[in-house]
Amino acid sequence: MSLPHRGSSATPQSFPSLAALGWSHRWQAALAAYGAGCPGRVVRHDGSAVLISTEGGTRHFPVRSSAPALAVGDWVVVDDGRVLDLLPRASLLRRRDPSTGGGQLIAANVDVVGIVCGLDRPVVHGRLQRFTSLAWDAGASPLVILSKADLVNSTANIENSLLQQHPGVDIVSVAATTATGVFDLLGRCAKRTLVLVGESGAGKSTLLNALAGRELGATGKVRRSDAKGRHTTTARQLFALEGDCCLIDTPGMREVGVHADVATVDAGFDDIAELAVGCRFSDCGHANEPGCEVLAAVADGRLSEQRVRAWNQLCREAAWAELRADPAAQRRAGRRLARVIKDAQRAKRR
Ligand SMILES: Nc1nc2c(ncn2[C@@H]2O[C@H](COP(=O)(O)OP(=O)(O)O)[C@@H](O)[C@H]2O)c(=O)[nH]1
Ligand SMILES: [Mg+2]
Ligand SMILES: [Zn+2]
Repeated sequence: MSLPHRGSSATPQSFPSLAALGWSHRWQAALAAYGAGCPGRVVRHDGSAVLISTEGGTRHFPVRSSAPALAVGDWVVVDDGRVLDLLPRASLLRRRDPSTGGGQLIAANVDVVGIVCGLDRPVVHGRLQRFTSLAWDAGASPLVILSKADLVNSTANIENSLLQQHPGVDIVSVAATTATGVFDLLGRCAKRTLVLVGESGAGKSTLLNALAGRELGATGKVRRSDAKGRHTTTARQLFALEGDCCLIDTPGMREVGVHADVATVDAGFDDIAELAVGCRFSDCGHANEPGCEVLAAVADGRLSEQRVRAWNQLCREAAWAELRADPAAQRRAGRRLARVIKDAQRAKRR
């Protein structure tokens, strides 16, 4: 059954199959707990209505304040034009709403959070760190995407400089205009859901179009004077790309509040604290120190590597909080990176 949807600026795609939407055994197993209805994925959310794709087609459902809040990427059970149930989420990306201070849902069931930074402007460390924390907190992996790489002569220095500030973070450089890095990125996203975040004008929708090989998302010109983008993407929307990759485009986000409370998260790592008592060094960083009990626990399967990564992230977040408390140090780091990017842009123009 496919009902006509209400007028909307973006034409929803017709989806060939549930697999193309990210359906897997995991969701099939979750669905078994529900009797009636068929599965669907929320592919668009514009505040007042959600668009849900099922095997039968794509249609609008009103947002009811009484029902649980839905996010793009959610798997739901629908029947007779009603959302009956929400399948338990594998991950949930949210931010602190700058206007209300409450939590705002950005996307659900995402594997990777692509943090898009345009190389036509300085990379803001604080924002990058907050997005990275949000990604880990969501239960997803952050991936820094340096876009507009065609505007600089080489991205190696910029990547190195970023790695010093954000050790261990995954970085890819792409240029949508020349398709550089686009296939590499597409390969990383096969059978996964990737949400693109970052400020307006960073190049998210252009990248979506490059990955899709056609115009799916509306893009906007950046004002030359201040490299500020206009908000051309107005809703969060999921697109099914080749290789069963689902990509969620979002409107620009300048302010990102970390939703998690560091102390609360910290309290959730008592298993690591307990193991750390057995480490040879009292200040062990559980990275590559000899006699590390935490690493031993990972090696023999008592502890998941992902947990250590999350813990590690928390420590970095604390370090970042210290950096934030020291505005001079932050300005120095920002100026260093800005200089590296400027040099690369200048070298390109020569
Ligand atoms: N030179 C260059 N410009 C780009 C690239 N990607 C995006 N842009 C430009 O950046 C501007 C903003 O892009 P858009 O995709 O709308 O940004 P969004 O707000 O993050 O979705 C547009 O003028 C694009 O043409 C790129 O790879 N190279
Ligand atoms: Mg956009
Ligand atoms: Zn250790």
